[in-house]
Amino acid sequence: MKFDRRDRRDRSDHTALTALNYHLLTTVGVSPNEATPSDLMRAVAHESRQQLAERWVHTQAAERAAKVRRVYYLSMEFLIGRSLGNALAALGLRDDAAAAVQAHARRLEDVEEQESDAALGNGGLGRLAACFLDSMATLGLPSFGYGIRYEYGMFAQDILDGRQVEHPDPWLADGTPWEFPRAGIDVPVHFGGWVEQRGEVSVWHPAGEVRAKACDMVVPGHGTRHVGTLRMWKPAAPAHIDLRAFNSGDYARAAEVKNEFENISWVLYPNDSTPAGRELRLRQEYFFVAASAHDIVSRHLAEHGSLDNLAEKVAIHLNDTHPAIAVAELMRLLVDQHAFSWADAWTQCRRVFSYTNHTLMPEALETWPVGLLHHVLPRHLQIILRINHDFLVEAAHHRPGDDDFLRRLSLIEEAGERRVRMAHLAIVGSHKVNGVSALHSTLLVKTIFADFASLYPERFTNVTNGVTPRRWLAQANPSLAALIDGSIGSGWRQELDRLRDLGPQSDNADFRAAFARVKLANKERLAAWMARELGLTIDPGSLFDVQVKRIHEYKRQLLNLLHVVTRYHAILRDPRADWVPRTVIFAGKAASSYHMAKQIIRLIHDVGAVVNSDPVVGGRLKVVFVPNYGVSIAERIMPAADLSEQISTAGTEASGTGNMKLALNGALTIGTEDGANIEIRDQVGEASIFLFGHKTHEIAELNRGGYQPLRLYEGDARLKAVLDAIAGGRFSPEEPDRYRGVIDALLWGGDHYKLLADYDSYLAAQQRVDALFRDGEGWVRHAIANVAGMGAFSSDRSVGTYASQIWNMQPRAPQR
Ligand code: 26Q
Repeated sequence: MKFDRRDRRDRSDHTALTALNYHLLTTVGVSPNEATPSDLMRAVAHESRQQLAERWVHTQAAERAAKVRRVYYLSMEFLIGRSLGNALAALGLRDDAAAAVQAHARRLEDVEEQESDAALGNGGLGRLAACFLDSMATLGLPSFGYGIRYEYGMFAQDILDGRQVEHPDPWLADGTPWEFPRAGIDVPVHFGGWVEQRGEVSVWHPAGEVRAKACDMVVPGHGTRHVGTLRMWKPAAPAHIDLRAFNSGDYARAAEVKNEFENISWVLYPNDSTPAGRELRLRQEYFFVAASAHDIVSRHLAEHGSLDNLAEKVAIHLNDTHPAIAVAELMRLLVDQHAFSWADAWTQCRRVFSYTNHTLMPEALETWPVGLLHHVLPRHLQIILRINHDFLVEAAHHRPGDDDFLRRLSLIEEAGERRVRMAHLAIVGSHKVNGVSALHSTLLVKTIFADFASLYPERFTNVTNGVTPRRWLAQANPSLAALIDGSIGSGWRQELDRLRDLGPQSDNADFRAAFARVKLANKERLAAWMARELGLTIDPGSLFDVQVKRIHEYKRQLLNLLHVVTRYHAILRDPRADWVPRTVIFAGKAASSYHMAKQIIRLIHDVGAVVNSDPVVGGRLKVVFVPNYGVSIAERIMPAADLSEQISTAGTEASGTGNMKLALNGALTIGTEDGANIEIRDQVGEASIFLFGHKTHEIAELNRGGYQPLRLYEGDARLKAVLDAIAGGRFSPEEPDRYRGVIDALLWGGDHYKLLADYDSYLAAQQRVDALFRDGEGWVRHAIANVAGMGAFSSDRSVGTYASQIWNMQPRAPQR
């Protein structure tokens, strides 16, 4: 395929190189023979952009003409990462682009490195939204993602003296070639004020207005010309703001006024252990919800002329409760602005919305003080109270006289400061509610949403998460992709189930050898990058033991460290034994206010400093921390991993998606029976995964039966030695008490996440890991079994399930 510019007929040849030079000259504005890698990145991006724009225009026109049903995916986060490699793959331009860049004496990989990540998300939830966009486009589902165009994304992480330091992420500083500002799409969003009651009619008199301007990113489908849209809103001060300050020369005051409006999209809120509950966050949520709802309704009216058939043509999906205020906003639009009766509006609403929950932890469920809602969105509060009233009347019929039942169901938490429970609003306003793995969905209806499930059992369902094989296998791991292509063809990119056909290859010695060579090459590539970028030396022959994810107590990076220190002690005791060399790789960010998570990062560094330099260890155990984990670093790490650490306390990790990316790239999982690990086990087979630890119900029993971590500490000499070493300053001699608090939380603070309860079985599982790795051939067999078993974890399967079970849409069959 060529860079195809039908509209530039004046050029004699239509090669990729001419297109590249054309963009260098006219779009980037540099002389082709002076182009830097960054210039080249922009030029290649702009050529891709033009071709995608053409496809986008066709897609939109066709969908408009066919008056299709669409799904709108509302998410505060889209963790996109880089776009160039994905665009080139979707357009089938990779080889041409590589050749063109080669003519400038550059490698395409180095050019791609110039792009900064669009890190508009915290972690799993945001990356899931990005994978879903990719799948919606690839399946040809008429769809829009809606979000916020943050000026600053996820903070960049630096490590200074072993400690995390946060820096702002000015990802837009040099502009991005990927956005299309839509000058004409400019929606007013209102805040504050008061509500006037005119009989039955409520009139909102807002105190403030901000305009929402649309900025689109195109979402290329793979193996199709379909292109989806990610529409992100940025705020602008309304044109009619008080300009007297400008006229009187008081520019500082004028800037302040402007800022007051435009700060809404300033920065992505961090996923703290407990939600921040700050007014600006609420404004962010409403800002993008109001703009999106307005856009959806306008498009519907333009195509259908009436809102009576809204639910026939529109599905709106809520990615967690962050956009749940949309339920009240759509009611407001229908009732206050389009003269719907309350009952008719409510019928439409419940058919339109669906909601995904991503966490069971009660402290992470979003609530807003009633007083704050009254202040920021008085009409919405009124609507929520009416929804609640009607709902509780209905619920009371189910269990007459059970006031406690109603108290638990209420959208308003009455204890202490009254608060609106956003999950309750989302459940009541939706026709479907889903969890993100089989276990998680089961637990939802058994625990936090049990009362709702007793009222509406048919409303609750499961859609297990997935990841896009285009980014997480084809793009991140081209060598493995090529090996798979050679064995089963290239169809797995659109139909990941075909990986099953790799299964028999684990009996093929040649294939095993080729597979092992690919893994080794990927490990060498990661090692070379670490040497170059981080000044770290690691041995590609060692077992790469990888835990990469946000740092959180429930994910138990600390349990991993307890194993590391145990192993260190064991090596010191018996240095001559035949130790399987290991490189334990950590990466992940801690929320800036999460002290314990930051301590864990520091402890990883302190342990690494001691272990890595101990001559007795002799390099057979290394601990490395890769700073600034994000999408692009994940793309480097996943292909090089041997072992995937998925060791959360059973019942705490809703699904996990890193577990899927790692297994898809041929890593074996060591993990608890938590989240999607269970389904991974079912697919790859018991023999190809190292499961350990207490199961969910056993953890619950420990919580009931007086769990005693001190007993475990006293009863296990290895564990005692490890905890004593850390608490006693063995790894922080210049400040012996540095980790006293970390260890006290285990021994005296109740060990909330039951690390000590799982310590023994974790160590046993690690020994099984060593034994299999030593066997070499056996390991490779199971690694192949992992890849072969991962077909079910494509986000195409997830999105296909949402489409048919929740959104009432028919995704196109995969194109062969
Ligand atoms: C809420 C209120 C105020 C500020 C921030 C937040 C906030 C932001 C992000 C709360 C939570 C998040 C992110 C949650 C998340 O990433 N959850 C993960 O979702 C993945 C996709 O479903 C799962 O695989 C993970 O198990 C789950 O932890």
